[in-house]
Amino acid sequence: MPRDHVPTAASLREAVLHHLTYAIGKDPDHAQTQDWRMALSYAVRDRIVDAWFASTRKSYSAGGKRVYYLSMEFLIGRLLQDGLVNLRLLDQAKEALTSLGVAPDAVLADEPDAALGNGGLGRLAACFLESLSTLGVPAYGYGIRYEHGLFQQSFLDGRQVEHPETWLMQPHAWEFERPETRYKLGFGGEVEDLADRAIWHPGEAVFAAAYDTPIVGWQGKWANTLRLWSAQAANPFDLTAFNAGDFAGAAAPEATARTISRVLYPDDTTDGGKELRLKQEYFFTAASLHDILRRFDSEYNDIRLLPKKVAIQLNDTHPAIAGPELVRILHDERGLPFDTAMDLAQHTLSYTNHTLLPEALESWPEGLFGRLLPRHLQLIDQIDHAHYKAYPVRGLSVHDHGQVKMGELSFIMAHRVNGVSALHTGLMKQTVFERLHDLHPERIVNQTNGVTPRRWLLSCNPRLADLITDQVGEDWVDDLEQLTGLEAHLDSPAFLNAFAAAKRANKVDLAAHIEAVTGEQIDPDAMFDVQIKRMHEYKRQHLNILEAIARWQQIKANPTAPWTPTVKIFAGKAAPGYVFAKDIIRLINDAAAVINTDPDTQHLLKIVFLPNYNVSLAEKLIPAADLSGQISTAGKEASGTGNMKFSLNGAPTIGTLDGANVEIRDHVGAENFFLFGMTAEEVMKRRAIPDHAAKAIAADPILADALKAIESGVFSPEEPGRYAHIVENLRGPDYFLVCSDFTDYWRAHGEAAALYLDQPAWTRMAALNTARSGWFSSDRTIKGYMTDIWRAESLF
Ligand code: F58
Repeated sequence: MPRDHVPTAASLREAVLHHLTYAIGKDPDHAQTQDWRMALSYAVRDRIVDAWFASTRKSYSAGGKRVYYLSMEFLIGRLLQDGLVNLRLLDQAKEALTSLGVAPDAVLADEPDAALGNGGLGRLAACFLESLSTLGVPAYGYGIRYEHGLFQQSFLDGRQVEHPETWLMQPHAWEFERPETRYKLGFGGEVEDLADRAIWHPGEAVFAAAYDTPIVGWQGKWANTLRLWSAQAANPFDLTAFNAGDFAGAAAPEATARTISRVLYPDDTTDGGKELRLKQEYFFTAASLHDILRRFDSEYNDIRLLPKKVAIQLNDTHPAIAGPELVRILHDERGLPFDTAMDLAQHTLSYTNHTLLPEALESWPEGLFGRLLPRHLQLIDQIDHAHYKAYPVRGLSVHDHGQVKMGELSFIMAHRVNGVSALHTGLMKQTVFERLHDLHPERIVNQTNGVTPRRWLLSCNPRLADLITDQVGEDWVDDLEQLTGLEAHLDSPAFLNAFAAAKRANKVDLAAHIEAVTGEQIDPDAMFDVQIKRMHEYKRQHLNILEAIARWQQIKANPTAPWTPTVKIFAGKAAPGYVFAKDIIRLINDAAAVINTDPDTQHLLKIVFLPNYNVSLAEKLIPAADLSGQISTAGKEASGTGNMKFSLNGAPTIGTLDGANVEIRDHVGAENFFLFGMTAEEVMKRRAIPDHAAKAIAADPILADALKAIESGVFSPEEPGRYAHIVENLRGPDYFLVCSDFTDYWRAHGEAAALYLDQPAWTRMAALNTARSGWFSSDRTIKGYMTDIWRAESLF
């Protein structure tokens, strides 16, 4: 392909035809959508590779620090449009395809989502990689190349059904296999004690094989590497078994090893699952450390330089084994004194916490841990001992009461520990890490999450992006605070009309999509109230559906009141083992079936649950939302990042003072945010009142009626008791205080709905949300990590 610097549609067309012929082996007359998609991907990839090589060369010649982001999850979604947008080739590509008689949107939509993550934690990792490249910071993401990403979701009679995800069965152009980069990793076996150290002789081995995906930043100025590990058998094929006719047995070593990188875990509720999960964690962490040290050794011959040249970020506790593994390599294998090994590891590692939920804080039974990683268990005891010697406080052990606690391990082995919003970081200091924080008051820092504006505005919302560029120029794309420039236009009716028109066009597109997927017709002029995220009790999708049910009842009771036509839109997956969350999905679908067909109300209220929530669906929903539902029980949502995407795209929040909602409200202004609910402090006090739910229900007949409708089988006439347990839970413990927050949610929702009827005022509020969301760029977050945690620099 010609190496022109500003490719035209014509040169891109030529490149596409070249790849279609010589890489795909098809002539244009017979090419299918997938063939065009691959041909275009190769044409784009060529250009990304040029940037990638240049970045790698510059990183080596600069000799600076590299950042390594270790994460079990990278929820990257599609990469073709992302690459085109960042290289500023989207228009040319569309023109080129159109000139070839090919529909560009179908080509872009043909790419399978790389769903290598569950939710926010994985998507954050993907945003961070893009920002690191945009900022010109030498960095690698390290993770697992799952054969099956997060399951695909469909509904059968309203119930969630899970299907295996098979992204790798369709071709894609983004990864480069690196057969020369393989590491042998062990599990189990024996530990041989020497006088001052030990040697681990694993009983089982697998190979980790590298696959690299370049991640290009804005304007193609820099590209970093996402290196994902795939598991391969150390002895792939048992010929003796095969020759004896045992064909299944012959393939067993390969199958067992490959299991490690076969599936992304949505949860770890089974014992078998637990062991595999720990294996996955060690597998990718150890492979990544080997790789990091190999690169380090190729440039430096003094291991004491490690913290100066290498920053390793642990994304949650999933890679926490990096602490003992690094100590093992430095001490057992390289012969450094234990204390030196500890010190080097601590100064190299840092850890991000993403949750305070006790059930989500990882811990492993010592039996399992010692069986898989016997030397690491010994080293953890040594780490505990060293920490106790320095800080003789009881009860802070990593290895305690038969459990290995990964949060404590990560904290002790890191020089910095960060939370992901101001509120969450504060709560970390008061709760999970209270005592460790007392001992190490400088260690916990806050880095409020952010999102990449390239994907979450420029690419997903071109109508709004163009309008913004018309008003403030295009520098906002990598300097998002420039959005404040929009405030100067807020008194211009022309600007507000254009803002409203962009939103409406996005809503029309979404309505068409919803009709195509679900058959449901919705009115694009209704208020789109959107809650999209993993299904979890703390996120309170059940509070949202209760409000919808109550609204339906109230509309029926007062049909002439000035109701705002509203569409409640949900999307989200429940972990397959999380029965309560799955029941909430079913309740929402059952309620939708009744309410959407009620002739008295269907012009005023509809409920839509879109199946199979993923990054690509989020890219459709967020630009079309009017109202962003961020309604978790205060103190439970560490940050949220969807909340930022909505606000950036001009959807005000209805939300609690939780996670980054607090900071969003501070930035956009309290008057542009529909606040409701108890604070984290009030939640704790309220929960202590034994009959808090009963009191809340007794005080609010609207809530009481909604609960009664569910309980009496209005939405499940063929099985009236179907949701009895949900209502019982709400009347009974109601740990997440749905009932106690309902009345205020109802009020706030009513206020939002009333304001929506005043369209100019609404649009102004929406535009203010966009104008004041610049701080939520992941570029800002990464700069914070660079100065406060990594001490890394941009090579621009
Ligand atoms: C999320 N965690 C937090 N975990 O819930 C969210 O508040 C925050 O904004 C985000 O991280 C980024 O900091 C999250 O997504 C998971 O997906 C778990 C991973 C391990 C298995 C269970 C789900």
